[in-house]
Amino acid sequence: MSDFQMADHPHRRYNPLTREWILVSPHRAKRPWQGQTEEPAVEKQPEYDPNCYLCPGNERAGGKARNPRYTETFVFDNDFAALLSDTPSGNVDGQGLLVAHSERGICRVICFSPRHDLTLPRMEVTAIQRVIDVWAEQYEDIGSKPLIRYVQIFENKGAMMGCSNPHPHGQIWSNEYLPTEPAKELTSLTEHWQEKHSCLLCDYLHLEDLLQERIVCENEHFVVLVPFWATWPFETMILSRRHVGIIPALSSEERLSLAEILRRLTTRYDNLFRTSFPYSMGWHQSPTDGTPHEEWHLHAHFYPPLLRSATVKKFMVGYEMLGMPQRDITAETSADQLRKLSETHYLDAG
Ligand code: H2U
Ligand code: ZN
Repeated sequence: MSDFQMADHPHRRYNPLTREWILVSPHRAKRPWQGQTEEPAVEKQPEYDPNCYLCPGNERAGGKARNPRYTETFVFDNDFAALLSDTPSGNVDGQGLLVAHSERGICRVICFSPRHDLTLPRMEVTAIQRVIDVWAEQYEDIGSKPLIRYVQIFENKGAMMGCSNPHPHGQIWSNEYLPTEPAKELTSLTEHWQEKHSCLLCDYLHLEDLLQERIVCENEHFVVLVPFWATWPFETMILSRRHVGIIPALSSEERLSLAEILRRLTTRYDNLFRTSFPYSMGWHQSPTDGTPHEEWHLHAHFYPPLLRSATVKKFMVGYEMLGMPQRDITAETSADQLRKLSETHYLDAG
């Protein structure tokens, strides 16, 4: 009989979505939880910043455009887009070693609110629902263009994540070819669908429901969990309970549930280290390549960099760059910590 315990012994865990492994070294995290609670950084923003290129009525960087006096959300074409829709097509192939393809696409920016000082956890649920409606509209609008085979909606939050502006906003990058991460997921979801006649993420969610070890919070339509194979210390996934592939397929009741769970998750995140929690998050929706994609299951990934406090982040360096990703604290312990947190924001709790 094996004495192996995931809570105690070094092991590798398999990510069935990407088919990659991560190293877990729980014996290194045995020191008791230090729960360093620094005084929240004074990062109070004004409701309106005359120098912000995303605030209503302001001029954007470069001076080529001015924002309307929007009152809810506002979407515009990225002034410094990474992909352009009129790039000439062409290929380079130097003996299979110097390979390049031209790539066309559309990039947009979404302002979540006219208020410069808000973030998702500080917004009203109905205002977050409006953001979800915009995500749905944008996925449909951009995804319906024959040029576009994949629409990536995401948010970079916090200077630590390279976000240039605290004004609450997200981005959309969409392009002709499936990017690397969704391409890995497509392969796994498709093979599982064909071999098991079921959805990989529905099956996974069923297991997590039974085990109750990694679920952080949930409501009728959505579950937030720390995935078994998480690499970032407080990485989470939002999974829809219903097998749907895209945000536009969500009913208005489900969108309200999603707004609620987004607010609850991001509040827990802020409360963890009593700071406006940085992260990169994004939606994996089915490709827009004209095929049905029954195998696809709508989900969001949250990748936060923080490890131990508002300032101590995890570095993916050294062995992670050269070998494989590694973590000390287990996914179960992280889920436990996130689960124990209040859903009242620390700034409201006094
Ligand atoms: P970050 O929040 O991740 O820094 O992204 C902001 C995006 O906004 C970035 O892609 C765009 C940048 O190109 N942007 C504009 O389109 N117009 C501006 O006036 C400034 C920033
Ligand atoms: Zn602003």
